[in-house]
Amino acid sequence: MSKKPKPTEQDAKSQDLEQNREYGHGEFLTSNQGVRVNNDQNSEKAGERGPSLLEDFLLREKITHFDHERIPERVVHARGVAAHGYFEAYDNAQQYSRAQFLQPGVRTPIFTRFSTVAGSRGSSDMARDVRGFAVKFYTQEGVYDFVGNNIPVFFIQDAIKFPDLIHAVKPEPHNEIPQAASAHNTFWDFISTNPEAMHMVMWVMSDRALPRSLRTMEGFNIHTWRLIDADGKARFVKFHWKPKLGIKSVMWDEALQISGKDPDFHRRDLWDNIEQGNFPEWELGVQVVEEEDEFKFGFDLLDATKIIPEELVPVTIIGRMVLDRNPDNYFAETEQVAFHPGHVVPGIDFTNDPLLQGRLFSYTDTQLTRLGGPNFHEIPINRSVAPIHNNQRDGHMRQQINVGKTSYGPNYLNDNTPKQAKQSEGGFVSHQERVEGSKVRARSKSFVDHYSQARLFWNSQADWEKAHIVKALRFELGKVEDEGVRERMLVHLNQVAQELAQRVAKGLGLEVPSAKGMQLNRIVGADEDPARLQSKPASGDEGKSDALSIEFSPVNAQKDIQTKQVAILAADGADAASIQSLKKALEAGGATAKLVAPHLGMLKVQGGEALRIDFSLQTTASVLFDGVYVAGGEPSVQALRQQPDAVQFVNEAYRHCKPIGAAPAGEALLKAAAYAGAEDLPGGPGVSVAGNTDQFIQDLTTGRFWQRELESQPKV
Ligand code: HDE
Repeated sequence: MSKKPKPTEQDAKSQDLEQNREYGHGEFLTSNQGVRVNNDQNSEKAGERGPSLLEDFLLREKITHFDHERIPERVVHARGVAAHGYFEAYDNAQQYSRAQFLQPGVRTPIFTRFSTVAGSRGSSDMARDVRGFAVKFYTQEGVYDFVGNNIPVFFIQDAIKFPDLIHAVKPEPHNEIPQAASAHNTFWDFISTNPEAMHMVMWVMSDRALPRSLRTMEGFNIHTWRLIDADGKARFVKFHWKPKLGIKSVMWDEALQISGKDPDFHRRDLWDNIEQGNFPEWELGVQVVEEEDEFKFGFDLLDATKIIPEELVPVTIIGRMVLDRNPDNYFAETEQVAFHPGHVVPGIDFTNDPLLQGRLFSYTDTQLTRLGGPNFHEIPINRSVAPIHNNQRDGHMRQQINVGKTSYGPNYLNDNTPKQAKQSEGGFVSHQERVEGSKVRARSKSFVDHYSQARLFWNSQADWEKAHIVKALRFELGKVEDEGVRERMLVHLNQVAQELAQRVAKGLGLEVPSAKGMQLNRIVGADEDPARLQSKPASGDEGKSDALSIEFSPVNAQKDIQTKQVAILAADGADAASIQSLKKALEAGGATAKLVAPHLGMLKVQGGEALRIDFSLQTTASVLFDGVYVAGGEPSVQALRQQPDAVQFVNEAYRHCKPIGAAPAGEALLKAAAYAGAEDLPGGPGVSVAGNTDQFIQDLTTGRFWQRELESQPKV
């Protein structure tokens, strides 16, 4: 909508962006020079059928601009979606940090971009992948960027390996296949030669890599950071975003189908929910470790392949983030936003994590190519709301007009300004950390345990989660062409858990090979025996952590049907009452019901006025919904039974362990959808019949019925 919106309450960043918003509604068409255009449909020619003229400045300007519309996509995290919102600090963060945005009750405008990592800008939202979770805080002290992921650890420990990791996972260079997928030779070759990736691999093979919605995933800043309090005292910290809606994911089979039915599934979900006023919310949590406790864990806090189990250091919630406004323009905002973990404000500081240290270089460097020069901080979405005054000058596309003749400091001519700020005036003073050592190109011995936390992750999963990990590995390694790579992976998995390796091996038709002579760890070199690369468990480590499991995570403790989507299947002749009472009940709980029928337009119903149909069976599928309900009315159910798409709709909802409900007559469609393994349809857990809508809503609250998968399908 190009119409100027009514003035609404706008935060500091929105007001700042207003200077750059352009509303074309009701205006004359002009050239970029402001000249009104009289005819934009025809180029200027020598005679009606003659050649176009070089002097046609309108043609030239329009085409030239078009020719240069594209900029390089991000080398990683190319596909993304973003939204505006705010962060609000609770009253307990100030004890850890002096940062202005963490003081009690302070509300700070933010812009959050979510992304996949490996795929190109046009790839599917539903790839098995890590999700980026980047938040730009427009604080009164300058921009603070939280540049995290939805998985709390990373594949590698040292930044120098990042180009190798990304080259391995991206499409293979000779034929640029496959797109947005890790299921190929080079990725697993890299993993099988880099055991430090094993912990992260467990997360990526779990359903964490297949979020149901961007609104239902956690966020982590991975590295250990430092918070500095008002007295200058530093503490180590790990950051967490905890989603209010809980952690929810989809099954791999659903993800594959969604990629075809709606490759923009996550984008659309975020956009639609914000438009509907269902503002997604996360709480910010911190795990705080006193500096004197740095070495009390069995792992190194500087190692980005490790978490601090929440049982060892609980997460303290210190604030919340709400996303409440969609961007006005995808390119101007979501594409041009530039994050950088090095954008910190007083009260937050770095650690010596070698992965973080390399990132501190990479993010400005990459924008120089992607956004074309050093002035990208002036692009409206990147611009600080805190004023900028310094002696940096010029460069491509400079917007600021610096007045005066001094562009250096110290100076006499301009009263030695812009002047340095004392710490008490808000000046950033780096945390003073004592460092000594020889210059070495080496990895600390405290980084060599690559399997313990991978095993912690595996041991913490519910049975269905373990089954999904096994299936994922069978799929991914099944796509690997080289048997040697598969075998090497089995040896690594065997170090994580023998049961895991055995189950994956079965699917691959292989035996788990012996580790002997396999040169598993090309980094540690001579030290090839994986058994030697283990550390002692930290004290208090119980070998299990609920927070690592989707099933057991405390984040999922609260269950409701908020923002869930239900498909009501109906055909002409459906019973109006069964549809409307369910719709009402769902909406009362904050869920949405969509009417799905064999055709679009209006649905003829018994006992009421025709109803508007939301989707035809051809334009949607059960994979796009959280639950399915079959409306009552004999003629409707008979018509649906004749439709293979309707039968498949129910069949797949069953297979994907979703709640299914049916009005009395609707049971016939459930029977038609039964297949080998689903003989208990229309019965079994999560299947409510006879129009028991209360039970259906209860089932929707539960979410999924994984025992269906475990019991009705061959054990993996
Ligand atoms: Fe990034 N990463 N990264 N990364 N990263 C980029 O910067 C890089 C890493 C993350 O929505 C790039 O502007 C290196 C970890 C997110 O715009 C680039 C290393 C984590 C985003 C880059 C890492 C991240 C990026 C590409 C290893 C989680 C998207 C485009 C040392 C804590 C931000 C860009 C957005 C983007 C480099 C590892 C998160 C090339 C060298 C670990 C969410 O600079």
